Amino acid sequence: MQRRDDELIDLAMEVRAALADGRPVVALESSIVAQGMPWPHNLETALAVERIVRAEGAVPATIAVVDGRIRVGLDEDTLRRLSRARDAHKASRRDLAALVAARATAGTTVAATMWIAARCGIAIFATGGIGGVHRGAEETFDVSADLIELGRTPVAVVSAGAKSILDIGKTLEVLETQGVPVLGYRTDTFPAFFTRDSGHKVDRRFDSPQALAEVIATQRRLGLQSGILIANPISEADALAADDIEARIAAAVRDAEAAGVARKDLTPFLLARVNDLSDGASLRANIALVKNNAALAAQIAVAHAALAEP
Ligand code: PSU
Ligand code: MN
Repeated sequence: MQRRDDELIDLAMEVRAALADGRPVVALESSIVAQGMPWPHNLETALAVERIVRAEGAVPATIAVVDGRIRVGLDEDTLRRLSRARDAHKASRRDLAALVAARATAGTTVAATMWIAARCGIAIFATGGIGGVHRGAEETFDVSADLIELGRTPVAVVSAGAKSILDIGKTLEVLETQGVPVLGYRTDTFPAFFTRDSGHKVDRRFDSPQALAEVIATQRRLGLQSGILIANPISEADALAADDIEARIAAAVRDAEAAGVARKDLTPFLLARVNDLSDGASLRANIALVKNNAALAAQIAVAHAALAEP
């Protein structure tokens, strides 16, 4: 049995009611709001994503740490505050206890959001891109906690693959080691966030939200306590030219090295630098793919809720 809430986790009424009734809920992360996108696009996107989830018939549950409370389902004022807070922290799994104890405010990464979602009984989660193995990880050991969380927490994460700020081949190797199925939605290849094809294969392709919901239900019936990564490529219309974005990413990685940025600061630094170097095109693509992922996650959640077994 998952504990649905306790004295440290605040479930919004709407989310609590939906979970109690077995209605579809989609978890959403907030590091993308606090660190991943600039104001005001972060707020506009967060609100648009919630509307999309609702339009597909599911309840959105954006997750964050607010004044030391773990919140599941945020009201607009709180999202607004988080999107403008210059002092908001970035919370991965390991940061949660310290930030809660210090009464701090933080956006939650994929890892932290998954853990909180599972704790509340939410099975499906939409994000933009997951963290992964950084380029040069053979030297730095920089492997995102997102990959380890996917290995041990039973939540299905819909993403547009991984940005090529990462080493995608190594990222897929770690996911394999961690026992995480990597499933393509209407694709045989793992997407690279801004582009539709990283050159690497997914484990298996599924062409409908219902089929993906069945995999999630089966994984749960088997008692496999690991996550699932669902790769949903950016639409052709929104995808960027591979050469263009690759040059910018390479420049951003060089800048990070030169500035000696490491550990939890590296991903936010690279995201901001790629945005600066690409005159808003990467941000537009980012917004489009997050919305696309929210819609698919909601469709899967609706199909999952309709299955007889949880
Ligand atoms: N990649 C993106 N956008 C993001 C992130 C990653 O394209 O917003 C955020 C997510 O919250 C992800 C986190 O979980 O960065 C990973 O951080 P790290 O690499 O430090 O584990
Ligand atoms: Mn890292």
